Amino acid sequence: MGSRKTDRREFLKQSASLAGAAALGATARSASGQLPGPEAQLRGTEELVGYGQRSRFVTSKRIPHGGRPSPDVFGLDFHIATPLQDQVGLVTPTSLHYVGTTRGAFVPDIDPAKHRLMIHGMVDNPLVFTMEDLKRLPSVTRLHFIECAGNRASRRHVTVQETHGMTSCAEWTGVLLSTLLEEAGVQEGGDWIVAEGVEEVKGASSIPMSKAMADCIVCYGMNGEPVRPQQGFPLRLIVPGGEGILNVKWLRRIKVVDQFYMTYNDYGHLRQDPADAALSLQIGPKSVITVPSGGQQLPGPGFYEVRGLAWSGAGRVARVEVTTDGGRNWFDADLRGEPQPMAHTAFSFSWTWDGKPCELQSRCIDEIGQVQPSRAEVARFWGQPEDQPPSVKGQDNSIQPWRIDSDGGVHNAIA
Ligand SMILES: Nc1nc2c(c(=O)[nH]1)N[C@H]1C(S)=C(S)[C@@H](COP(=O)(O)O)O[C@H]1N2
Ligand SMILES: [Mo]
Repeated sequence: MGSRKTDRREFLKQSASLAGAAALGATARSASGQLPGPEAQLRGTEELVGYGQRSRFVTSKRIPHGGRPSPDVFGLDFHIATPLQDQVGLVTPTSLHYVGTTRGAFVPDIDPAKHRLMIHGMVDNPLVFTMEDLKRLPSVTRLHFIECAGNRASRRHVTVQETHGMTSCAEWTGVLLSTLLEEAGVQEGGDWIVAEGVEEVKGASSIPMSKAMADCIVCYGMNGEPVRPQQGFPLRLIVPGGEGILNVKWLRRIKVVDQFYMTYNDYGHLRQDPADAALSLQIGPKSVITVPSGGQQLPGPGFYEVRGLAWSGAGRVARVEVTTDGGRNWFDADLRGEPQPMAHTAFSFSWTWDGKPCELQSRCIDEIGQVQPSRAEVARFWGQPEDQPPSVKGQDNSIQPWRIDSDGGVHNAIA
């Protein structure tokens, strides 16, 4: 530990020295030793005053995911991945939150004044809420991640946006579903709910009543403003730690039922094989190093802060471990802030690269003691022959390896 601190001091000293500044080029400091002033100013406009925008020098973007164009020729969106490699901190900027659609859909353009949420089925008092009704009820604000079951890494992927970009974390605000269900009065035997959105394919999912009552949120707020249309405006369900597809967007109906319903979603998306069907409900412990990650380039040996995100569908992240030698030695990473249940947790690890080829990995250990598995462990779990490169059946929460070559290039090291 002591030596790492020395490496960091050394690095800071070098960066701050005039010799270092000269290496940065003439624009960094003029001959007189003055710091540069702004090259230009941003003129105030009504748009910028009303709703700001990021610097033109910041160009990080989402990309279509899974080989399907978004938008397609009809203007439909499919899967869109978030640029995790550029993210600072643990909240995904709303404009960069990943987008998942089960069948591709035009994003519904809903007038909130006309929107209604109905709760019916096996309840004593069927209810219909306007948005105004919902906003008068007691609310909660919580950080939660969402992750699509399509968030699967393959060896063909280059960047962390491709391997892991179908997950994001936001601060969600709304009414606990339990508040609404208690008001409706769930009848004996009402053990499941079916939640449904407004589009043609309805995006309907079956959710166990125990989960619905535990912590699901009917959300109208996201990162301090109304939920965005791509995320379900004006209303969406958040099912903390549940597979992405359960987080029904453009929510209009919740029916209390007595069993799991084979909806279009459930039929077309979730697994029907009893051997792995249950794996579709909760996201396993997972983490990924975002800096340095695939496609990046280390400028040279020396000090680096390795950074990444960790999460688990079962609760809080308890620990994150990092290895820089391909899994021989593991060290505790530092967690940023207090980990929140079913939320991304940012971690970091101080590291000095000696310039030799190496392999970085991270693994998440959650509060119930689950440990993120390697790809080989997952393959073994599914009884895959040892002589094949390990592939992942079911959800992919396997450890992501990044290889660093002696030229500083960072590459996906999945076998
Ligand atoms: N109504 C509706 N809800 C939906 C979907 C959909 O197509 N329609 N897609 C689901 C899927 S597959 C995922 S992964 C998440 C994605 O949420 P996000 O787009 O806010 O990231 O929403 C879920 N909710
Ligand atoms: Mo999804």
